[in-house]
Amino acid sequence: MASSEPSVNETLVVTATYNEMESLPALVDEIRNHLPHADLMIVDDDSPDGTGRWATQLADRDPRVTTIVRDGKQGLGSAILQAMRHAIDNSYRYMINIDADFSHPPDVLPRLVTAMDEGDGHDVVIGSRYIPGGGVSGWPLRRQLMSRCINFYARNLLRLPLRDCSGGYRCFRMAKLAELDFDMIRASGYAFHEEILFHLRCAGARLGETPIIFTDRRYGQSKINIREAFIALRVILELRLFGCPKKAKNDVSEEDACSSET
Ligand SMILES: Nc1nc2c(ncn2[C@@H]2O[C@H](COP(=O)(O)OP(=O)(O)O)[C@@H](O)[C@H]2O)c(=O)[nH]1
Ligand SMILES: [Mg+2]
Repeated sequence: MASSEPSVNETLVVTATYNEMESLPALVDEIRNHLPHADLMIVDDDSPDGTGRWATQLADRDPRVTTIVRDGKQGLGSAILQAMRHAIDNSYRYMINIDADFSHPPDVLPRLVTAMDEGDGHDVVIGSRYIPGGGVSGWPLRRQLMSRCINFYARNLLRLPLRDCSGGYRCFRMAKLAELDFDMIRASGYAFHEEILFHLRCAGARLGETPIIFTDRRYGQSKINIREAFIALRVILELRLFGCPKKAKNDVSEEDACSSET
């Protein structure tokens, strides 16, 4: 039985994939189940396990699915950025990013959308592990520590009024994202998650969180590595040192940007 759906024909659900053949078909079913009117986009980096081939065949028979298979592994951030450009070009109201490995619970999809209009409204709602009601299941201590540390570092250096700055499960308001100059994005990998929040804060975006329980992947392997962690430390430090870009179209001062609370 499908969940009640808050918004129709306006939402693009995006998943970046690299070797996710064991998860992706079931994930597509779950997305359909929970947001039956959403369109779907899969950005694959020519996965050796054939994920891209499967996703291309799916797009061939379903006009509401768009698949891009890129030329080799180019990074999670650049895959999401490519999807953002597509969502802007095709006038979507919302874009939701979800990992393909079932770490992000698909039954929260409708909640991410409804949360966009709650209170004074939001430009981003993050499926958050680190607010009351959220959590992490199945991660080894090392991974939990790494996530906590990067969140502490990003939250403080980038002055983000958020508890979960590194989680990838998010709904974006495309009208706000369209104000950003994507050419200024530095990170092509996992640090993209923190960087896009920084640029959105600089543009005066309203940032919100809704709790999720993140569960470690059931199949396949994580693509994150220590190199990605070091790149994230460097990118976040650079963003802090250089500050908000001057050319944010709806530029707000550092002080104004920092006062936006969720
Ligand atoms: N297209 C693409 N997707 C990627 C890349 N790296 C990771 N992903 C996808 O990004 C999502 C998160 O990656 P994952 O390895 O689960 O990271 P973790 O959850 O932090 O361990 C998954 O859907 C991956 O398949 C990449 O270089 N290109
Ligand atoms: Mg994962």
